[in-house]
Amino acid sequence: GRVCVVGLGYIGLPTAAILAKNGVEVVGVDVNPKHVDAVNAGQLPFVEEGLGEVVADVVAKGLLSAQATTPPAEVYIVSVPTPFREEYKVDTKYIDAATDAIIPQLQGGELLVLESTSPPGTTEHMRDRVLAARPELEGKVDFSHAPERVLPGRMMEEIVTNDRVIGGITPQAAERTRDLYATFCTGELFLTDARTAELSKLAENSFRDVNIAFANELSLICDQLGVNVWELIELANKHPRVNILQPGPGVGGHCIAVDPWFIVSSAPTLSRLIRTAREVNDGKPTWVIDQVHKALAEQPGARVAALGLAFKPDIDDLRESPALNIADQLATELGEDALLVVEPNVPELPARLAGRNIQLVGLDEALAQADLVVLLVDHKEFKELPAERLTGKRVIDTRGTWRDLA
Ligand code: SAJ
Repeated sequence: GRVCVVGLGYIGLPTAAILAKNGVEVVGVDVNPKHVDAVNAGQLPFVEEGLGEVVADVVAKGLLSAQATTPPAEVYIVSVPTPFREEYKVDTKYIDAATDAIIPQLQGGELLVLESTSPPGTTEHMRDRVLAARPELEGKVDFSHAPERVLPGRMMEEIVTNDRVIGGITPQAAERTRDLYATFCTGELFLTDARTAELSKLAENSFRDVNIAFANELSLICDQLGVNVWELIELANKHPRVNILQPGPGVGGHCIAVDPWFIVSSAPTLSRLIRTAREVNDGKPTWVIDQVHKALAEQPGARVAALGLAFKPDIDDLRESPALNIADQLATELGEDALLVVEPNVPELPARLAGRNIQLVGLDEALAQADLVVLLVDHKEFKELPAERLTGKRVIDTRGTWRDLA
């Protein structure tokens, strides 16, 4: 039968495209007409390596189409955003709206799969919403949670090869979901209940956040104690059971910097470590900015270049990027002299920085003009820079990219 994917974003579109590629008839639904039009034209509304070819192919073959309204289908996969309201309370308004649009189409026998990363209990919430509107469907519709685990930039590979956790409100719901995902996923599919699957996804991203926070905290401690944190971590990691991650200017992206809050908001008094890790990582940009001010106090009038705006290396994604936030704040605080910014992956400054005292320049120009170089993202262009290009400059290296320079 037909599969309807609600939400053609970073997760929904790759999922829709992969299903269609495996011969399933897929209809994508999105409230944003730009996404609908792009997909129907066989194009991408955003950049993702390897996805463009697949979308063009399945749309041309008539296996994938997009529309604004929710059609009848045998399976619904909901992958819409789950943003915060104030105080880090998760807002389920998009999930609720998607569910409300599905409700009138249900006839009994359907499967509803929630893919959006959600607080524990959200799949049950979805079921309750459906049954409140259509009590006669009790026991006749299946509900499950199948959180994604793909790494942006490697989605098309990981969507196929990653193992997945699939949680059903009932065992039958989990089994139906497994059978659908098995059409394209070569990884192992582990079945559990919906609540466990929800918390598993959140625990995975919180694990990474807590571990990055540990590295970031160590970097502050090392700075105060006059120890090179990169050397310290390398040496500590020689222990067979130690594997410390890398410090950086903070944690960005729309997953790791966000998902831990879903756990905190579900169990506020118990989530002390998870909350503190978030605060440590969120505090790191301020520390980097302080380092810049300290350097400027010693060398007044120095020209500053910030290298990198993206939230991690070799991508163009600036969402929730600590590097972008640091550049933004530095530009405000530096006064008249324009901040030089290098970001090889974008053609122009994002709207937020445009029209301010910031200049997007090439790496050569930045190095020619700047006295103080602040490395924010370890893009390959920066890693490959020969050491002598930095001679005579003061360097604040937040990623340890040039740690061997001396
Ligand atoms: N970072 C560090 N130090 C490190 C590793 C990462 O500072 O040692 C920073 C990065 O620079 C970046 C942020 O953390 O700003 C997050 O980057 P990431 O590469 O760790 O993760 P994401 O956000 O691109 O993708 C994560 C992945 N989750 C895990 O690795 C547990 C991915 O598998 C998930 O599917 C994705 O979140 C998601 O959608 O939830």
